[in-house]
Amino acid sequence: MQPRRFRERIRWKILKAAGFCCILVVIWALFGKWTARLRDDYSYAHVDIGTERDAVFVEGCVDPQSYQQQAGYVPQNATFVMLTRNEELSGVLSTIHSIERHFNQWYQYPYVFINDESFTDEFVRQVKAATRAEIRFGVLSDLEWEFPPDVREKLVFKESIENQGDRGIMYGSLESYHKMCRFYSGAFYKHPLVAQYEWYWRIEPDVEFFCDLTYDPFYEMSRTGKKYGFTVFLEELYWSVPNLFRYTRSFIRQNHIQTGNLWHLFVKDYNIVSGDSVLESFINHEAEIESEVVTQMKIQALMDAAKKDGSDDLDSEALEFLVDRALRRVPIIEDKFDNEEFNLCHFWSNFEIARVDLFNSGLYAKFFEFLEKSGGFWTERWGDAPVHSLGLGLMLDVEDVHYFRDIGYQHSTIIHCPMNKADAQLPYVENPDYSKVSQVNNDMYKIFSHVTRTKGQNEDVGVGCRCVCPKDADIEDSNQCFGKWYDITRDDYESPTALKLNLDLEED
Ligand SMILES: Nc1nc2c(ncn2[C@@H]2O[C@H](COP(=O)(O)OP(=O)(O)OP(=O)(O)O)[C@@H](O)[C@H]2O)c(=O)[nH]1
Ligand SMILES: *[C@@H]1O[C@H](CO)[C@@H](O)[C@H](O)[C@H]1NC(C)=O
Ligand SMILES: [Mg+2]
Repeated sequence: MQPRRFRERIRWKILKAAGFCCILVVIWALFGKWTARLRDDYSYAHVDIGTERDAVFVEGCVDPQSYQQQAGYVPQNATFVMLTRNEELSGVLSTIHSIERHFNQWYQYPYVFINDESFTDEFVRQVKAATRAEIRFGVLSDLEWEFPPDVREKLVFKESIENQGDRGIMYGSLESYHKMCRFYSGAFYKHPLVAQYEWYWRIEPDVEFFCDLTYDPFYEMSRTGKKYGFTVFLEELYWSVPNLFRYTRSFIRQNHIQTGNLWHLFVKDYNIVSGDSVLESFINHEAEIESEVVTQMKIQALMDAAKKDGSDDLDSEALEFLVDRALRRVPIIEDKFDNEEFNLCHFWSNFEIARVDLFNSGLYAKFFEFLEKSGGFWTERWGDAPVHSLGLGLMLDVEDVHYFRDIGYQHSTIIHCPMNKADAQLPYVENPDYSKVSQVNNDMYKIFSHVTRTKGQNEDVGVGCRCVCPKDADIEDSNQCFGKWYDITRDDYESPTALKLNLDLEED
């Protein structure tokens, strides 16, 4: 072999490889064009995010009376639903006051309250005094609330729940919390008081609404064919759901489920490249394509060159590459199943506006039964939020889901509060019948240090009606999940497909 010629040819091959990589770089730069813009700071609150796939139903305010008189408007077969305890009465009242003041004084949707014990007379009396809307109270039987007897009898049941406390898993040591999550995951939609409705709006004690909702969200969902609506989308704590995704993937495989495109919202996809089995196993992230492809091409080029020169021995550089590759292990990603991992993003289910039959039918119910058999509702602390989200991911397309960006909302320390639509505000006009109860309500109404967020110079990306927002940061601005929602609802979004690699160097 003539060493000079060999080296020259190698240089040329490597140059070609580098050129090929440049093309790759361009391809995924284009892929990522939109996302890159925002990926660094996850700051969306000042960005117009509405698209054909999903946008706020009504930006700014409407007059509720004329809205209800529009042709085609029909009140929907819908209810609020809250599972709660007698001790939480003051938080319950505060939620009712907020929702009555900001929405239900104009629409009069009924409430369903559910408890695992009887509601006290005091609870019933005070709740009834807080609204003119119809209220129903339901008490759960042991069958509806408790874990099945054969589970409860197991020694490992109590042990497992206590152990979660020892390991510091949030709420992990509270048996009641596990029951609550299980109830919302697999039972609330079967409860007769809920099943008699087509739509529900889930609420909780101590939530706060910041904007007026002057249109009917149930009607708009129905009119546009939406099935599930949310206000907060964020990451779950890993240690509360370590095996949830493993079971979900098994369920998909066993039942040959073709997921909708919403599925991509909840997974990290490791199907990055195809066409080369070695590279498929080494590349798990887009950022790894370049260096892996270059290495692969160098090795290939050296092998080819050595072969062409009719020599059996490779030069030392070639050997180095090969030895390096041979010594490396395929990277292990512990939670990768079928090339996917749960990205922990989920709709925060303490607020949901959705169709009851989404859960109360076929696939989701089967999914819940499967999860129930796995024991994860007590061996781990699976929340109803990630369970709902993955279940929805099995069934729905992105277009079926609605982000109620215009609903300002707070639960615990997490806040979403939109800017007001500048040129679509109307004065607040109280429903005269509501004024009778509102006096009581206003007395108890929590006073915040209210600040209205101002919009930028030339933009009106506001969507809210009479929002009065607290100072704290918006959840839209501080989590990666929201970026995924932003991506997936873009009109030009396409489901991810692996980049087809063609590493054939023989054509010269
Ligand atoms: N009847 C009844 N209701 C419960 C029980 N545990 C929770 N709930 C209700 O279920 C809902 C969710 O429970 P929370 O304790 O607020 O759970 P969370 O929202 O994840 O936790 P926080 O951030 O502390 O509010 C609330 O409406 C509670 O009132 C229970 O043991 N019995
Ligand atoms: C409301 O929806 C439920 C569930 O689909 C149905 O059984 C019930 O008949 C409906 N009620 C009305 C008044 O339409
Ligand atoms: Mg709560």
